[in-house]
Amino acid sequence: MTSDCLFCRIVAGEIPATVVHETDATLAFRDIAPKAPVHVLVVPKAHYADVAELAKADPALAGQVLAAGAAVADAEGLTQDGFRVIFNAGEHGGQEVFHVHAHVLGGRPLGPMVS
Ligand code: IU
Repeated sequence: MTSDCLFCRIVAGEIPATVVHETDATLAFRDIAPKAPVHVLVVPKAHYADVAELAKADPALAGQVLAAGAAVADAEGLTQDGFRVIFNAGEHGGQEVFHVHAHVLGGRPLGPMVS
């Protein structure tokens, strides 16, 4: 937990969020500015800045984040038509919040990946 991290504060319950899935190690909540009918963020409760740092430090936890994302997609009814899971990383990846999070997006055709 870092007190200046927005997603650590959501995990700690200090900032409200619409939680849709929780495990011992992960939390999933709706994005505040959804880019698709379903847009959920999945975070590890432990603080890692980005997906590279997480995967290097704790690959099992990275797998738990992915498994939680798949569970969210299933619970949100996205499995049949498909969905997208994205990790933005660093400046060129467009990352804005530096607590690693998977975006789970779906509910409409998402088109090709952006450049
Ligand atoms: P990014 O991968 O770091 O660019 O994504 C950050 C996301 O966090 C982005 O989609 C925001 O809409 C979202 N978000 C949020 O859900 N709640 C917040 O209070 C803030 C950002 I600030």
